Amino acid sequence: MGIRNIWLDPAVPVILRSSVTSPFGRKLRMAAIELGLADRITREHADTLDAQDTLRLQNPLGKLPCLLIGDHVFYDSWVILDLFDDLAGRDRLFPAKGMARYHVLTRAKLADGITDAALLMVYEGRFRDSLSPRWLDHQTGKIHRALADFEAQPPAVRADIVGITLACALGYLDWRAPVAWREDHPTLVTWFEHFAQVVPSFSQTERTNA
Ligand SMILES: N[C@@H](CCC(=O)N[C@@H](CS)C(=O)NCC(=O)O)C(=O)O
Repeated sequence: MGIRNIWLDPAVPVILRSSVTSPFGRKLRMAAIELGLADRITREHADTLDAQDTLRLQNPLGKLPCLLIGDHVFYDSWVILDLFDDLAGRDRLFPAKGMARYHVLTRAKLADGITDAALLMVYEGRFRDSLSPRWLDHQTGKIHRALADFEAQPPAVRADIVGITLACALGYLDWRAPVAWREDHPTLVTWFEHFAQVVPSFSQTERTNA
């Protein structure tokens, strides 16, 4: 049976394993709302540090988000975003084909790289007894260069893959504060505020609202 038929079968549970705080999980929660898929999905908390959590059986990497559609297991967030776009009929989150698809995906990956680097900085504090300033500088450089790029070329204010990914990255920077970003990026601050106004799924997936 094709994935669309399975999705449409109400007897098949669809479960998103994610915390409410995960910026990668938030991308999926936002995308699901924007694409009209959210009612079909039940979020089930997962704890990446809990060795007994079934997450490690579902995804041997022990990472979230992870999507369960009946017996089918999908990770990581990029695979699931592609699946969502397919279920929504394509061309919703990103162009289905052509050069535009790869340009859009590259911008979105740049935004996601901010979150990747920020998360590594947070993990450095969480998992190591003594922090490596060199490693933290290395990650900070990635974040600053990516922010400078978006400051010079902000994306359209819309809930496509670039907007969603960038908003989740900036939201994560605001929350965890691995770097101070607002003062030096006024265009991005304006972009972020505008995005939050016109894309309600952003505030709907705020960890305090979820
Ligand atoms: N590239 C992955 C990254 C997922 C990721 O790193 N998730 C974090 C939570 S926000 C995680 O599971 N960390 C636990 C670990 O790395 O063991 C994706 O986009 O899904």
